[in-house]
Amino acid sequence: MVPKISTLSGYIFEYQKSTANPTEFWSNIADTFYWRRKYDEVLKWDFQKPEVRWFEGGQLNLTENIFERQIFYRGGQTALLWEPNDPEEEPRRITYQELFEEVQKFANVLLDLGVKKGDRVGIYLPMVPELVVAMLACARIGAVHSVVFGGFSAQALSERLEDAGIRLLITADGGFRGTKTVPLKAIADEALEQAPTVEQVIVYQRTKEDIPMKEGRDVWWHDLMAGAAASNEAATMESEDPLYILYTSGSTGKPKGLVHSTAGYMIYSAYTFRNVFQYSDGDVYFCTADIGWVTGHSYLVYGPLLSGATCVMFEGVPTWPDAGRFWDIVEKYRVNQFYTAPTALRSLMAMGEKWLEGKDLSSLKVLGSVGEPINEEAWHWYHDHVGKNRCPIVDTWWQTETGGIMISPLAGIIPTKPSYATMPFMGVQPVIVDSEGQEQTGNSVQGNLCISYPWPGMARTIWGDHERFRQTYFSTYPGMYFTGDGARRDEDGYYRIMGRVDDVINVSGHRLGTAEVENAINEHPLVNESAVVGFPHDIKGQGIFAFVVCTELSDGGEDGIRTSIRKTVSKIIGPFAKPDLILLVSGLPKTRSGKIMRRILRKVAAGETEDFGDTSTLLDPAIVDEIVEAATRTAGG
Ligand code: 7RM
Repeated sequence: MVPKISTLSGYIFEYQKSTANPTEFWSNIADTFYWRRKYDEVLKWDFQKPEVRWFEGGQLNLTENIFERQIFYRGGQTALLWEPNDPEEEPRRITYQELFEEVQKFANVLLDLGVKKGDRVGIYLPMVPELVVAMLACARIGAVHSVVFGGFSAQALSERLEDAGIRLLITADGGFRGTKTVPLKAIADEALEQAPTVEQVIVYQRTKEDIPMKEGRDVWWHDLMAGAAASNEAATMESEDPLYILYTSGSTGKPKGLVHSTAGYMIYSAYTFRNVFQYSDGDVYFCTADIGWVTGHSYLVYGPLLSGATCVMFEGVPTWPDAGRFWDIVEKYRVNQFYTAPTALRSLMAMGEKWLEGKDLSSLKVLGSVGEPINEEAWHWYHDHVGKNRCPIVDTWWQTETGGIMISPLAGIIPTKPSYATMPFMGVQPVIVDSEGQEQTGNSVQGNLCISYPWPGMARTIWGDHERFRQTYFSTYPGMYFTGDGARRDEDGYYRIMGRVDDVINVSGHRLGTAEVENAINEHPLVNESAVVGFPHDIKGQGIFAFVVCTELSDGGEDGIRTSIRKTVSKIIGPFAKPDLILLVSGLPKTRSGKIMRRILRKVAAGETEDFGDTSTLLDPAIVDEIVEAATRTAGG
């Protein structure tokens, strides 16, 4: 088991060691895992290329570290406590032994279907244990999984399947979310019309709706599992073999498939999990994130299972049947560590404290937050009403690209401050730079957040586009990884993440590129051009504000066109990307070179009506007055 730091002086000491001698530090952590062949070299790196290789020469299988390594003493322990969407439905309790059996069987299913080491497997499933089984079965045989969030539309799904060169897709008839069912198979069928690389589809039966099965392509999960052999010998993987691809949004329209490695990711997810949450044997841990996002990958599947944790996996939504659902689950399973997103907290906060009344939350020891900055009000609400002033909050800052938590308190060890991610994790070397790339040393400084040294969990490339990887993360500040976030280091050396400094927005904890939303809007036949910015939103953190120039109005007038633009976005990306506000304008504020001045639009979206700074480089400065006028007139549009 990875070591656990348990005191503040221990943290200071270990952190010091991890930066003074990273290779010795990480090799000590790596040695707590099971290797089929020990690595020859701990780290080889060059951020110019960029190239990062951890534990080269090592051979292992990640699932062997979850199962074989732990099974003798954990076989009977619960791995997953699955809570269905509908509280009336039977929950499922799955032990490590049972999970191991399912993973081996499904690994054999994949092998029988001809899936080979290095093949990419697409996964588009609801939050059911079979999603975990599918991921681990891929890892077992050395296939690279790419999970696509169930909220993405057919078009978004097909784009990802195509990009990753997926031949086999695992999906379900549908999924339950609150009062809704998501027709996953129907969406997948539509996606596959445009993704000809996919030859086989495995369908898990969840909603039992009547769905068409395509002869020769679609097979039922349960039919395949019924005939699968029970035992499977894990494939031998190299340390740097890819474990998975996960798509995330950037500042251009095309999503990026971040590639994570096997050994480095394994070690980093497990070590951060154990230390940040201070997980102890026997604890019950509950992460509310969907596995379609990186938080679900690292802190519902890999980190916890590698640490032998008992995890609650929840299929549903926080507000159904009522806004007390999370707290019912905490009480029912006696949850000790609870990890969620600020947007969920803010929506529950808005519904009042009555949903917490009478719920026994006394089992809670640690509360976690992830995905976006947590505002002070939400922090205090979480601390007072959920944690009853006795649970430390770990505000964990990290990204899809980082693979695991980078800046965060260690629960109960590093003193917290509301809205601060606090201190860097072991091995993480944060640097704050100004716009010229000048490092801001000392305390009480603010600027762009970079990381100057590799850590084992970092993504190694963008699938199929290493040059884009270099450009996006390693070219702005040469020699460093640029996060895209702004940060402040305060007088005590504590880090506060200020939010994105690029064209990425964070809507209800869903990361979106403004260009991605613009591209979708521009697909609408009546749209000429558009510009999308984020604006402060009480519940979602950021809302989506779209400025749209139309060629003509449809019959339904302005309201009609707004509705149909939302539909278009929903179809192209997914319902979660629908703009909150759409302002129809006759033009956008552009410079003579044709660049949209987003800083003006951001101000308008935030409700400002004056002080737009220097607008002299605008082609048509009068457009600003018109936009402001339209915004004031339609406020709320
Ligand atoms: C884990 C995850 C990454 C972006 C990141 C930030 C924002 C995440 C925090 C945060 C402030 C936090 N991956 N972000 N955590 N901002 N405080 N604790 O969310 O790839 O989907 O998003 O999310 O802007 O760059 S992600």
